[in-house]
Amino acid sequence: MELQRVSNITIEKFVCDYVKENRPVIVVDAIERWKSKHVWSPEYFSDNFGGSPVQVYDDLFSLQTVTSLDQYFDEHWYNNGKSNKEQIPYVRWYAKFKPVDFWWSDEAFMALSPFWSLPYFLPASEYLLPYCPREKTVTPAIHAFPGKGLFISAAGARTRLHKDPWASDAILCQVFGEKNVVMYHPDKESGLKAGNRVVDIDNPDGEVFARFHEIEPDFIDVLRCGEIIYIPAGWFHHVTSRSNSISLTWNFVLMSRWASFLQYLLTPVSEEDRTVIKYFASMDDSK
Ligand SMILES: O=C(O)CCC(=O)C(=O)O
Repeated sequence: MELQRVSNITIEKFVCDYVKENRPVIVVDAIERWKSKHVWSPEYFSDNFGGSPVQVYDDLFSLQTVTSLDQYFDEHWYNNGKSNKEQIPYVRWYAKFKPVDFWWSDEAFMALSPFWSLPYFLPASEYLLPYCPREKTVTPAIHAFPGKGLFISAAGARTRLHKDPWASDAILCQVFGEKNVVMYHPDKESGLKAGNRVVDIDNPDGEVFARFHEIEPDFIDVLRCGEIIYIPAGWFHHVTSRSNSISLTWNFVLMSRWASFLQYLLTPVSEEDRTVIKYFASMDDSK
C-alpha cells in the first residue's frame, strides 16, 4: 500500500490528522516553496563542502570512518555501482546533538540556512525536543534539533529497518534523487525485533525472526525528489536509495505528544539517549 500524499495542508490539520493519529504521510509541495533548487546538488555540495570531513556509516548507525565528502563522492557516488562492497557506505552528516567535539555538519547547515526553512505544515513552537515553549519559535534551518543531518547516499545504500530513538517523530526531505521506503506499524514490533536485533527485511534470518514472513508492511512507496515524509514515533522504516540521493532530516517531539514521551522517559533509557535528551531539554539560542 502506498502512503497518503497531501498538499496545501494547514499546521492544525497536519497535527490533528497525522501527529496526533501517529499516521505517516508524504507532503508533496513544501520543498518547492524553498525556491533553492540549485543548492541541493552534488555539484553545489562538492564546490562548497567537498573538503569537509563527513561521517560515513554502515547500513544502520555504526560509524565506520570519517572522510572528505569529495572522497565519498569519488569512491561511491560517481562509481555507478562499480564498488564491490556488499554494503554501500552512507554519509550521515549529523549536526551537533551532544556536547562533544566531532565532525558535525553545523557549519554546512549555517551556509545552507538562507536556502530553506521550516516546512510550512510544521509548528514553529511548542516542542519538548528541542525544548521550545509557546512564546518562542524554532526552525531546523537554524537551530539544533536531535538527529538533524544531511544524509548523502550512493545508489543502493540503505538504512536498514529501525525505529527512531527518543520516542521522536522524524522528517525526511528528499532534495536530490529518490528512495524506496518500507514501513511497519509500531504494533508489529514483536515480530520485527529479537532482543536488540531488528530484522533485515532484505535478508531475514529465519531462525531468529521466525514470524517475520507472516508480517506485511503497512506501506511500500517511493519518496520522490521534492517530497517530504513524516515518520511518526515508533514506526519501523527501511529506506533504500534508488539513485544517488541527498536528504535533509531531523527529529522532534511536539508538546502534544507529552504523554507518550513521558511514558518513554519512564522506561529504562540508555545513557547515550539520555545525553541527547538532556542536550535538547533547554532552549539555548547558542545551540
Ligand atoms: O533516509 C534514510 O536512509 C533513513 C532515514 C531515517 O531513517 C530517518 O529519517 O529516520
